Amino acid sequence: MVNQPSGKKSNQTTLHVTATAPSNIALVKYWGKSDASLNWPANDSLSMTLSQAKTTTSATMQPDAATPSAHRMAFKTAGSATIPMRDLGKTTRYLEWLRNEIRPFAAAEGALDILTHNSFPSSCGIASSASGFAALTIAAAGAWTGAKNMDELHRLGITRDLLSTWARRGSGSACRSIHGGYVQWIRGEAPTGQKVRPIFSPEHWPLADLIVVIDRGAKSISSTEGHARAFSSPLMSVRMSGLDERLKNAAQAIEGRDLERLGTIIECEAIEMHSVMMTSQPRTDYFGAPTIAFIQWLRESRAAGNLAAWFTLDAGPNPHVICRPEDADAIKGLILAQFPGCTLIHDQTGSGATLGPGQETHNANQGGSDGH
Ligand code: 2P0
Repeated sequence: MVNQPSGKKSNQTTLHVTATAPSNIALVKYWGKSDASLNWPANDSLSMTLSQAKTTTSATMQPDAATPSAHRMAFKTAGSATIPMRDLGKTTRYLEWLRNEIRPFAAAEGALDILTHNSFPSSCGIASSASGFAALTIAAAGAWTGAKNMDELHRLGITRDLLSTWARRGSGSACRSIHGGYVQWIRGEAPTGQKVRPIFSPEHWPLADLIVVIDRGAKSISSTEGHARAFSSPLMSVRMSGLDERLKNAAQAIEGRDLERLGTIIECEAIEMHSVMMTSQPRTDYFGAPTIAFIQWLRESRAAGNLAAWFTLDAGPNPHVICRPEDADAIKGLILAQFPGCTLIHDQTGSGATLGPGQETHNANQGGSDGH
């Protein structure tokens, strides 16, 4: 339940805040929407929140902005340079929608300076829209209400649940990144009946996720377009009929810390989602021969008893290899010996999004193009 203090205004003395939000890897996937404008999913999904792959976003109120929607947004690159955010229109529309949601809690007047940075390269198989919209939501809520941390947001009535509901409107998978550990997004019987629940903490079962960057090319079909095509696949109805059972089994495997059971489920799930993608109209291929070669090698190595690791895939060609943390270094060595051209990102189960005082210097008006 959301606590809604009526007409509460913050004093907005602290106007510079920094939010961090991790990415998440879906173990049971969100693919296909019942309502695209609301990001209401066709099915429940279950993800593991990561910790290393994250977005850091700082937000500052512009003291003298005449136009409320004149937000300045920039993307911080690996060096110190900043470049304007791509797809400013979508982000600006989201911020104006978010401002209206925040108004019951604070005045939320004026435009924001937003500076955002990903700890991981873009287009590498990590969901940057999940971490990006989660961090943007929290940073904007902090700047517009004057809240300096999550506790202060909570005292205003802006709970993690509410932040998750807001972030979902920016990008569906972002709602799971607000929370830590293993997170279930429940679709409910109506868009207003959706819930996002952390069902197991990161401490319950820390797992490693080795993200194998086989291909750095940007995907040609956006996830939003891919979702729209899902129901044109003849496999979608079969998929829908089995997903509740699969999610229940995955949750039981996590509860029992049964990696072989979970691994078998997530591989089937990833291949099934990509089968839907490949049989949609128009068809959507997110991976090719190098990914297939990797999957074959992983399965053969596992069958030979050389490693205890299972893969899943996002909407892209780069496998996520899930294994026990104590096995991760050895498995990394095996992967790099077999696929020396790959880059590996070593991640693990993480604890969700944060808000704190500002850390970054804002400089939102320089040239270039990149973004979420
Ligand atoms: C997931 N994916 O559950 C699935 C698995 C990709 C494959 O959620 O249109 O970027 O912004 O709601 O969240 C990617 O879709 O799509 C996604 P929008 P989103 O993680």
